[in-house]
Amino acid sequence: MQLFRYIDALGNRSWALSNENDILQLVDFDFDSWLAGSIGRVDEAINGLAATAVRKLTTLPAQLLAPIISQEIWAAGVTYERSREARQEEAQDGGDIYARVYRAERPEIFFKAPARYVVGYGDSVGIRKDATWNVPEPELGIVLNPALETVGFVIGNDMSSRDIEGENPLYLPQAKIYSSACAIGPGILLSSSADYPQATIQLEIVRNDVSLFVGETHTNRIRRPLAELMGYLGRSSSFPAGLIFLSGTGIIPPGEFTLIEGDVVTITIEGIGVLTNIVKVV
Ligand code: DO4
Ligand code: MG
Repeated sequence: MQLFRYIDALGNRSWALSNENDILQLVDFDFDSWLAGSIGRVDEAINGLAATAVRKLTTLPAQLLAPIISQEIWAAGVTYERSREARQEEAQDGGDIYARVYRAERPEIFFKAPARYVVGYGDSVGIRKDATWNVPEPELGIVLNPALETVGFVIGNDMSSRDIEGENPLYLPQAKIYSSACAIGPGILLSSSADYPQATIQLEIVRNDVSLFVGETHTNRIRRPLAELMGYLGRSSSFPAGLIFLSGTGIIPPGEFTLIEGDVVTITIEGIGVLTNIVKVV
């Protein structure tokens, strides 16, 4: 079952639940309250969603929104060998910190975006106007309730300015956190699994109808178990609205590649969906 957020023909924001047979519009659905109410009973909360449906939709509405309300986006870094390697290449000082964090007991975890910086399927994702080297980072997102229990999985794009981070790692917040720096969508695959789904992740970048880059990885290449990341995420922190947690990237385009305005970025995660966004300068 997947949960989508959308704008209907009258401009109203609504939620829909899709399963193999039906697409159901949910009535008066409050995602924040539902997440809070799922603590200790995630399967029951998921199975109870269909009971709040008002009517069947013939198709999923075209205008999808990111399936979040007030959730923050947090992320892990350097969880794949490929990410460690690419960051050491971009770092102006050799990037020993990336080699060390890849091996270290404590993972890299960082704040990625407030909800207002997040775009959904079909919307424009941002590259900074003061950056010269920008890439998408396709990542498996885990949707968590305030008790850090998994309620589902979603596709995420952790947009990144490699020149800014490469100049000095202390610039990471500027390389990562800015308007439209994160895409989440199209919908949430509802699941209470405490492990990553075993799935391929693919990235394609198209410019002027020409495919410029295609890459693929698999969630089995994530170096750290989800429980380990959750153990660190929850230390001395609280997430009253729940959150989306991005598990790191394992696909990075070659060094000479940078996104430009108008590029189309498509991320596919097996069993979860396809997230497409057009790039704009912000
Ligand atoms: O260390 C910087 C960020 C790493 C990251 O975003 C990733 O590995 O996905
Ligand atoms: Mg990332």
